[in-house]
Amino acid sequence: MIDFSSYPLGTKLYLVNRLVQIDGRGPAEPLVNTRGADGLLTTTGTQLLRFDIDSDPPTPDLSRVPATLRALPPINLAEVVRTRKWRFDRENSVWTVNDQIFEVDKPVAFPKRGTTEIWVLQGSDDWHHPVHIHFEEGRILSRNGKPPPPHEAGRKDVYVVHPLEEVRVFIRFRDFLGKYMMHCHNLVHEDHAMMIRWDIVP
Ligand SMILES: [Cu+2]
Repeated sequence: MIDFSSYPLGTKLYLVNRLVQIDGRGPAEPLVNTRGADGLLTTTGTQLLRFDIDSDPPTPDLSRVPATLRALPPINLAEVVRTRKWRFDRENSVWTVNDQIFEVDKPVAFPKRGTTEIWVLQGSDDWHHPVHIHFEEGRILSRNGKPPPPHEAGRKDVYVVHPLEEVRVFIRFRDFLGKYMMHCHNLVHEDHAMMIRWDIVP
């Protein structure tokens, strides 16, 4: 939800990208986030999307984010039937999960429908791996042994794994059988071939 009510009609607002990236090593942040003596950014970045504030709503918008959000499903460790470890690494110029590259016809885990597991995501090199576990939401139990910060304490399906870090994820396989993926969301890593197939079985 974006509240545009403080902008006068006729305003044009731009969503911009200030994190220019020119190679695979990461954003060239100092090039574009330089601030002048007045503390303001000296560059505007690349314009991606424009919002035109062109009219008021036909009736006043009274919607508000409620003071209390819906409660999260409880984490019950007594449900956990299995713990699996996944190590994200770089070997022989490819990106691996548990020393393997992706093979679509070779599922490597078979959690049972209706069960709960802990998946331990380990970063073993000097890269960040945003790990996307398809289909099911999970909850971070700990990041290097410490509880997650508030912004990571809710429902998630992508888990950032920092270098040499261990992230423990509580995940339920609730509803459907089938073939699913887990992959690094750095697409260069995913394509070379940091991805696994896992199947939910009866
Ligand atoms: Cu990665």
